[in-house]
Amino acid sequence: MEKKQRKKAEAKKLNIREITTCDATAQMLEKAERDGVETAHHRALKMKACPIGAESACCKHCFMGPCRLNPRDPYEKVGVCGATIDTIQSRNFARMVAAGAAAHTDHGMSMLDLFREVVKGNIKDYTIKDPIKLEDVAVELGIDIEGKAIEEIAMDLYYELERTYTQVEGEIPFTKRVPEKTLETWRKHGVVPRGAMREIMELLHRSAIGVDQHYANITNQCSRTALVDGWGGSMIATEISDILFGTPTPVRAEVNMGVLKENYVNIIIHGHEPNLFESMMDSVSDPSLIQAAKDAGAEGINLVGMCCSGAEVLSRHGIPHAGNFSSTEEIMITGAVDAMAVDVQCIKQGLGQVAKCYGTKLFTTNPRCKIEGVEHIEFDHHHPRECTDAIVENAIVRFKNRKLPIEIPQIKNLGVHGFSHEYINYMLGGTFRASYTPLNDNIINGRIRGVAGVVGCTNPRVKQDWVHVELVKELIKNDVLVVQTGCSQIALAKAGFYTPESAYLAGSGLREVCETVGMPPVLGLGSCVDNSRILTACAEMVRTGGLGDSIADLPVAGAAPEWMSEKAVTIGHYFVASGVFTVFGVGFPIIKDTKFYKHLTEGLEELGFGKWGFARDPHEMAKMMIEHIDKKRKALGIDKARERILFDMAARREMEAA
Ligand code: NFS
Repeated sequence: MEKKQRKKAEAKKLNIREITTCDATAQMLEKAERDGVETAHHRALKMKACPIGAESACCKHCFMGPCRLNPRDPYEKVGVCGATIDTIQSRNFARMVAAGAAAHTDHGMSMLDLFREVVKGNIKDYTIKDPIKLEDVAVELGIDIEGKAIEEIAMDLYYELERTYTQVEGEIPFTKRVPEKTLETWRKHGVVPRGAMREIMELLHRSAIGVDQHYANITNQCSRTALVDGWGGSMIATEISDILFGTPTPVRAEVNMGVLKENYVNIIIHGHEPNLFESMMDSVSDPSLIQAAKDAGAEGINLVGMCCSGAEVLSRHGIPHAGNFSSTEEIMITGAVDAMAVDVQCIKQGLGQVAKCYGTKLFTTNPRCKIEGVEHIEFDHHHPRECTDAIVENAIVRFKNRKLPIEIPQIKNLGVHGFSHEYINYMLGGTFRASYTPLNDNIINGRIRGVAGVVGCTNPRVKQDWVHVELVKELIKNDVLVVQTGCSQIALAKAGFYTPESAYLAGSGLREVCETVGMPPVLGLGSCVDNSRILTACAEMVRTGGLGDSIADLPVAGAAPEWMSEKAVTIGHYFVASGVFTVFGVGFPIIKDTKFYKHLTEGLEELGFGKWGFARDPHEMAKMMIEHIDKKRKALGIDKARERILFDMAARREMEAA
């Protein structure tokens, strides 16, 4: 009996080295254990994932159920309405795609609201920082800019982009960016998005009880809805944020918990929408607030980011980044965080409890996201400083009243971030021949085998950062150039991959390119909505020539190795619908070998789209992605070039040996 109890107690104890490869997070988890504080890692240990839900064998779309099918024998029975396992799984998948698309498009809408008000002169705290990009995007979308003032062009652009949301018939504006053959495939299957509101509404309708009961037809509307995110809401969020706050160019910056400073008032912004962060940057440089901090005994105010908010300003302004999704509770265990302000998305309710334990002032700021028991200071973009100044003032008070001992993990990783899709032009092409031609040439001649997007969340169900890092290591070793966003970018940055010197970890071809240009083999593009930069880069690669006529022809692949969010599923599906093979780690709510599974992993590719793949092990994931890249190289007839390069290397080695 005693033994049993002991075993049970041990099972509830964190095995920290199995939970994370992030040393700073590990150090804070040890402290959490000493302090008796609970985090998502503890809760994940206590909460066994529901095995029926984990395989999507449960339907609760009406109250004749909820119906549970048998995941071991999925065709053994059907729901009360007669829904088969394929209907149930595809409807559950559809609801995730709809929610994820809604999140990104609503974020994009907020940026568009802000843009409109700035252009109309109703908001003075922000201005258009990148008028060149404004003109470029306007021209791309067919807006006549001749002889027009910037404000006029901006207003025309606003009305054009608003169609992405409100249009009921036709094609969303950014389809102009889609390679012709990819667009042809979309038109053939009726998945060109009309407008975000319409597509999300229709998907929710079709996935309700008694409507669409053919998994392939449901998947089709999933594609249309996911595409309105990738080429709509997310793309708008990225482009408008660049226009308002500046387009990223490479910048050196530090990541990891060591960016906190013991003698400073530490403020963290965590969430997704850059306007909160931009205003906070103004607040923390306000001389009167800096003076107030000094009067309280601090050396100054230290502003750092987390999650996607952080990844965005890391890319755009080089603001230090303290960690990814699986470290947001842990960072408060340092005792050094005086205030954390959150807006929307990826904000754990558990933050409230940890903040209480350490006296950190936690604030929600967006009317869309309030947390029971957490103070709300509303952020109104017409008067942004009212909110951000108040947060700074609260942080200063907390600094003054610090009582608990502080323990900041002394780990910081310096790296280069901020590779926008525009910058790739200059990086490889130089200022005088800015283009994607050198990238395409290096892919054609085989130095670069292909390009992989490795993105997405971290998830306490798998060892934090480990899957991201192992996968990327394997890819670059095999000459695959990696582009990243969000929490995945931070995982690799913490592991030291964002320095040009890390090129030594790459295969000989990729290393040669990196060393010539002075770039890391892993390029960080920003936040999760900035995955749209990867789509734009893919379109640019097709347009530049030599790598096929559609995105589906490119030797590229995508992965979300530690995903957890519905948004990740939508991102995965817009990459698949755009033509990219996309592999998800952790596990996926699907049952292997059902018709729906085969449709996602094989059927979609036969229709001219990309396809899904699933694997938990990073080496297995890398193998799947590299095999796909090689398959595409072969189809393009450029596989021989690479063999020659390999032969050259072997020959060179032989010569050296002789
Ligand atoms: Ni994207 Fe995942 Fe969240 Fe950002 Fe991080 S968890 S889906 S990477 S912060 S959105």
